[in-house]
Amino acid sequence: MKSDPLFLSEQPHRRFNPLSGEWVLVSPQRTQRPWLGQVEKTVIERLPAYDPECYLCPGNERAGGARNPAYTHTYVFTNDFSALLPEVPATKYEAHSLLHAKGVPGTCRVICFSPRHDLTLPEMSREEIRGVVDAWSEQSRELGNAYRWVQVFENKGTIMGCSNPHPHGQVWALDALPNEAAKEESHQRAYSAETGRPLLMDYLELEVKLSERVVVENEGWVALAPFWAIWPFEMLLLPRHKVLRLHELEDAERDSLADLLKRLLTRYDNLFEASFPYSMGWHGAPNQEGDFSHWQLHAHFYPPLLRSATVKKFMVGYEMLAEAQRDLTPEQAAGRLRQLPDLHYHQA
Ligand code: H2U
Ligand code: ZN
Repeated sequence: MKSDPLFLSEQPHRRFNPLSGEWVLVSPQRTQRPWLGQVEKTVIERLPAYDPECYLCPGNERAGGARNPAYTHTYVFTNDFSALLPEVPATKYEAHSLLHAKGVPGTCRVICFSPRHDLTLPEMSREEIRGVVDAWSEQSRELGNAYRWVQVFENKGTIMGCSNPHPHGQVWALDALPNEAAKEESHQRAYSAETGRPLLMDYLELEVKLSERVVVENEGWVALAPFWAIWPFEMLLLPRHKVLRLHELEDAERDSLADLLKRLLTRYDNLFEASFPYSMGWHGAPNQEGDFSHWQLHAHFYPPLLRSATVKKFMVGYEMLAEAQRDLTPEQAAGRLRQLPDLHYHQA
């Protein structure tokens, strides 16, 4: 196919995701009409700084009877309803090659980002966000000693099924490579074997040169709308220097990550002047013996919103049965996010 500059912005096409090996259908002709700019603004209910009913607030009792300490910064505890349990034997069930299963040990933790019930990451200070980066790193280090995969993530907003507005994330660690990790492992490994370079280092170099999908950047990090993004305002966060795992981030890179998160998440909130929901998480090299130099640490942000604070993109029908599809191109999404101010609308 000829390289036509208008092709990617005007005609239906499929884009390849080299990290997952999957394709996404892009239909830019459906957004040819100019942006109408009209968005419903949601009424913002202000939350209290402390909620006596919240199971994450300092000093409160959780389900099951445990009580949170009067924590003042971040606070990590083992999930009272963990999906994974540490003492599980690696028992195998093999009734047939078509019917097999394996026991998997693991653990789940909850990370409270702040004692304040009413804050979210973009409204926390850079120092406070840096505290969250350190908590993520500590979990990555500690659980990485015991488990092959440590999934650090945040589910934000009721639209994502998050049960509590108190700012928090989770960590699930297990002794196996989950599907998304396994796909990224094999594609990064194959790319490096072929080219001698880490896939995401090459990708970042290309994107920085082209710059049309870059949204925010600083000395340590770049946030961009990946060429193959599925979600309307999906972002990929990449460090400029080679780093395999969260806990291997140096001091300065942690500070610049806090700055990048503050600026990206402020733009997210400013987009529809509402607390912007998403699922985000970190992917780094698995914790096991061997050469993992083909990896590069990165974070994915998958926000479900499309046109306003209330209009969600559904992954149904064609997406469930065939492949992901989007209308708005990643270049358009990046352009819209880039134009937004660095100042949070609550402070404006
Ligand atoms: P969400 O981030 O999806 O809202 O989940 C919060 C987690 O908090 C959820 O995994 C846990 C739930 O199991 N939880 C506790 O560990 N203790 C509690 O008292 C309530 C919720
Ligand atoms: Zn709370």
